[in-house]
Amino acid sequence: MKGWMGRFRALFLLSGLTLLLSGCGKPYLSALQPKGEGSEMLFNLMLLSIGIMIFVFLVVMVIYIYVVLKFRQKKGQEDHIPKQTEGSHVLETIWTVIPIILLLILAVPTVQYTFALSDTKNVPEDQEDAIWIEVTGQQYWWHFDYKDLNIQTSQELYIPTDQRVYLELTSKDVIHSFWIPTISGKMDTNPIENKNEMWIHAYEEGVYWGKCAELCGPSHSLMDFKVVAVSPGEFEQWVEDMQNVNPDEEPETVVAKEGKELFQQNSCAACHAVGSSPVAVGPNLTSFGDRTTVAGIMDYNKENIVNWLMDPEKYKPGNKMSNNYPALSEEEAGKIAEYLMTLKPSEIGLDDAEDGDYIKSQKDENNNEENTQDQE
Ligand code: HEC
Ligand SMILES: [Cu+2]
Repeated sequence: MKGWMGRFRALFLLSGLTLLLSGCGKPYLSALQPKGEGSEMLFNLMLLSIGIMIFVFLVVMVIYIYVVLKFRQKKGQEDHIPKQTEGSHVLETIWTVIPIILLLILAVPTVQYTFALSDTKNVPEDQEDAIWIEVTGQQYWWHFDYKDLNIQTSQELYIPTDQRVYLELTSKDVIHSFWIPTISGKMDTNPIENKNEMWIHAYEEGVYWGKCAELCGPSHSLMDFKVVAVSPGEFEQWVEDMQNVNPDEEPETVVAKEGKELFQQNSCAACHAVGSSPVAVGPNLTSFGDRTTVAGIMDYNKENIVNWLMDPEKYKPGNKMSNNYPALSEEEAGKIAEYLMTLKPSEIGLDDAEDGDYIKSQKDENNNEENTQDQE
């Protein structure tokens, strides 16, 4: 009875695991589906090392099976001991030299890539005025300062797809680690005068997920950001839009106007800049209406903005906004949300993006739903 179940147990286990693993790897968050120059280099390294492992495994298995078959005890030869070979110089030399060669094959590209990935000195010739962005990590969000362009954003990093973009990484509090698995490797952001540098290069348009990869406090796992990779033309348009923002522009609707006043009355502006500003206590909200998420983690819609404003602690424990501003009623939070959603300097979308575009389209769906509700 035990028979066939027992015999196939390994097979069941294996197919179960395969099924489980096939669920891994979202295209916007997987180092195994590279969409950038850096992540492609790292992926090739993975393939190389797995290839070497499989090669070693196969060779060892073939020799093992051969030896087991050839030297097994045969009938009538119970006392026979085959020729012993310990201390063979030839064999020992061979199995010392082969691993050394394998390690060299692995080490040479690894060391080469490690230096290449953080090489910000040798900017490619056709990229003389490369884009430099100062990235600041802090509990639990990211700030991006395009120094030469005089543009500041938070939570979402816009980059063009045709070039390497150079990053200068720091932290305002503890050590974080900047990681966009689909685009590149990770790099620590250190506090104090200790800047790290790296470059990123996305090949395809899309919205990619970035993560903090260094345990930094209770909301570490919620310290997400998005990379919006757009075509060079769209990027230019985005830069122009962002540079022409007028932060003092009055919102159109009455509700949004009231929201703006509430924003100013409730000390929001003490921590949040609208318009160009140096890195502040809270995210820069100049382009908040263009975000794909609220606080880096929630779907972008009015309900979630209100939820966040009423109780940020619930969504990101230990964040620096909680309890540091006067409590808001739901009505007030709704008005402020209306105002914040009008902060949309740029129309740059990702219509022609493929894999990564899901968030933007989700956002549009949300907005459409709301619009239809408004009309009803
Ligand atoms: C003491 C400083 C501080 C004050 C005051 C403050 N905030 Fe914040 N706010 C933050 C910080 C810090 C974050 C980022 C939290 C995180 O993600 O860890 C944040 C996040 C946000 C976000 C999400 C931003 C994004 O890019 O997704 C919104 C919206 C927001 N705050 C609105 C407000 C409003 C409206 C007020 C006033 C009622 C306000 N904040 C008052 C510090 C503050
Ligand atoms: Cu972190």
